[in-house]
Amino acid sequence: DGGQLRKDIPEINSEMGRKLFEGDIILPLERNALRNSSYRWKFPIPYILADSLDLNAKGVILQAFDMFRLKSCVDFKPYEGEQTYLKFEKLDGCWSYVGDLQSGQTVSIGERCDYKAIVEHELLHALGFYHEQSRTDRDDYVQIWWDEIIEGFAYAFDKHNDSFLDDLNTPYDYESVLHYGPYSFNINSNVPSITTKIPEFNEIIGQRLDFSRIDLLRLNRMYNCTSSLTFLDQCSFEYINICGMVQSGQDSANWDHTLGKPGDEDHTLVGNCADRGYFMHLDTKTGHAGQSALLESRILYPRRKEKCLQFFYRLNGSPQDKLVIWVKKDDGTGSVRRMQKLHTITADGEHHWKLASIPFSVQTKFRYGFQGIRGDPAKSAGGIAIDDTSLTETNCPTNIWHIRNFTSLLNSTTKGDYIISPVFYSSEGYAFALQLYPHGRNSSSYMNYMGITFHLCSSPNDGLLEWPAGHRQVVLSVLDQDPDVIHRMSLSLSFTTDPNQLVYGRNDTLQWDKPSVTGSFSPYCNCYMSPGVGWNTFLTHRELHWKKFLKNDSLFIFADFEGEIQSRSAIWVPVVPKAFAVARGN
Ligand SMILES: [Ca+2]
Ligand SMILES: [Ca+2]
Ligand SMILES: [Zn+2]
Repeated sequence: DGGQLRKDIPEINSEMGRKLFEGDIILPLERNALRNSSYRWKFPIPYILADSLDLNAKGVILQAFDMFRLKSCVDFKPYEGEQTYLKFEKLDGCWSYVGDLQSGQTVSIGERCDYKAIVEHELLHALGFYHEQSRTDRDDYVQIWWDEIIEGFAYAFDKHNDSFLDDLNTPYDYESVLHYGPYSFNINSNVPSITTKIPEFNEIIGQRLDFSRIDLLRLNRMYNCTSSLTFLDQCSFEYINICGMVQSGQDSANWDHTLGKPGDEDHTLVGNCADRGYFMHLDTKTGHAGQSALLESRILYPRRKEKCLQFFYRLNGSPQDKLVIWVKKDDGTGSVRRMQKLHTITADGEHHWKLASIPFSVQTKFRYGFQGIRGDPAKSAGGIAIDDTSLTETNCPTNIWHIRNFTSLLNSTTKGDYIISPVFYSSEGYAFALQLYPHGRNSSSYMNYMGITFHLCSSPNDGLLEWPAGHRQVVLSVLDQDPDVIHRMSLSLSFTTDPNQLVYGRNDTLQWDKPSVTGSFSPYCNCYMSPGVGWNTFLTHRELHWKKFLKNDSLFIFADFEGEIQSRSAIWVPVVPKAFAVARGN
C-alpha cells in the first residue's frame, strides 16, 4: 500500500554493511577539523548534484540549502570549476567527510537518506562537526550500553579528546540533529544502545526535524555568521517598539498594541504568561464604517527576488471588516511610495487565530503593511488582530491545511481512523488531498505515530494535464509555531512520484495515472481519489507537544506538489548590490 517508513542514519548504514568512523563520517588525515581553521569552508560552497541521485534527493538537498540560508550565513552555489566543492552522490548510505578537504569531496545521500534533516546532519559533518554523543563530556549526559551494540560497531560510539574537539563553549545538546537516537546500532530492536541521564530526553535524542537552537549557535559561532541570507523581518509584538513598525498618520485610525486577556489571547503565548502576550488590534466596534488604519514595516532591503510573508490573524468583528496586505515599493527616485495590493482577507464568521502565507516578489527597497478597515461598527463586537509576523526571502507554501481542536481529534479517534483535507491545487493544476491518521493506519506497526497519505483527486483540469503525473515532488511540512522563524523546527517530508510505479496490488494500473482510472469515488471531495502514498511515521505524539506544533489546539500542515525540482529553488540569484547593501543583523 505504498506506506514508506523512516529509518535513521545508523540503521540505514549498518544495513548497507558500511563501517565508517562514528557510523557516517570519513575522517580527514588530521582529525582536528573543528579546531584547525584550514578545514573551514568559504562561502558560497560550490556543489554538484550527481546524476546518480534520486530526483527526491535532489529536491531535499535544495531544501536543506534553504534552511542553511535562512538560519545561518552558510551558502551554496552550483559548481563552476572551483578546486574545492561538495559532490552529492547516491552511494551506499548517508555519510560525509568532516571539514573542507580542499580537493572536492563526496557527500553520500543514498537510498532512504533523502530527508531534509538527514541532509542537514551530513552537511554539518561536512562543515566540520562531529556527533553530539562523541563529545569529551558525554558520559555526564548519556549512558552507552556497550553490550547492546552490534558486534563490530562499538567504534561508532567513540568519544573524542578535547584536544581536537571544540565545544565552542556550548552545553551538551540532547536536541542536536547530530545526536544519535536511542536505537542506534543496537542488537535487539526494543533495547536501546544509548539512554539519557535526564530521562525526559530519551524520546528526544535522535530528533530529525531540523537544527536545534544549539546546533545553530555552534554553526554560527564557527563561521562567524552575523546575519542570515534570507531572513528579513519578524515580530511577535511583545515589546512596545513593535519591531520598528510604523503607524501611518495619513489614515483615519490606529492599531492598538494590546495585552491579551482570558478569552482574547495573543498568538505568541496564548495566555501562558501573565504579563506578556501582546498583539496588534484594530477595534472595529467603534468609529465609522470605512475608517482604516495602516501599520507598515520599516524600509527593508531585498537580496533576492522572492518573498514570503506569513502572519497569524483573527477577525472577530463585523462581517464587513477587512484586512488588506500591501507592499510599498521604491518609485524609482529612492522614495518608497508605489503601492501594490497583495491580498485582501475578509471576515468569514470564524473568530479564531488563522495563518496567512502570501508570496510576492520585489527587488527594490520596500515596506509591507497591514491595513485594517472598519466594516460596520454597529455589527461588530470585536476587531482585527495580527501577531507573529515573519518575512523571509524564500519560497512560500500556499496550500495550508489548518486542523482545529486537535486534542479532541486525538481523543476521539483510534488506530485506522482518518480525516481528509480540503482539495488543494498545485501550480500546474493537479488536484490533491491528504488523509491524516491521528493514531496511524491499521497496517502500521508503529505506536504513537501519526500517519499521513497523499492522494491525487480528479478535477476539471485533468484533460489538460500530463499523465501519469511523474517526476513531481510532494512536500509536506508541519509548522512549528514558534514565533521565531530562525529557530522553528518544522517537520518536512517529501517524495517524488515515479511514473512507472504501479498501484499496490494491481499490475495493470500506474499509481500516478488519472484518479478517475486509479481511484474510487469519494463523497468527501465529490471526486475520485487515487490510492494513498505516504508515511506511517509522520510525527510522533511526543513531538506534537515538545515543539509548538500545537497552539490554540491548531495544527498547520503545508502541502505542495510541484515539478521542476532543479530550477524551482535554491539557485542563488543575488540582487545587484546597491549602496544600501550593508549587513543587517537578525
Ligand atoms: Ca504576541
Ligand atoms: Ca493611523
Ligand atoms: Zn552523522
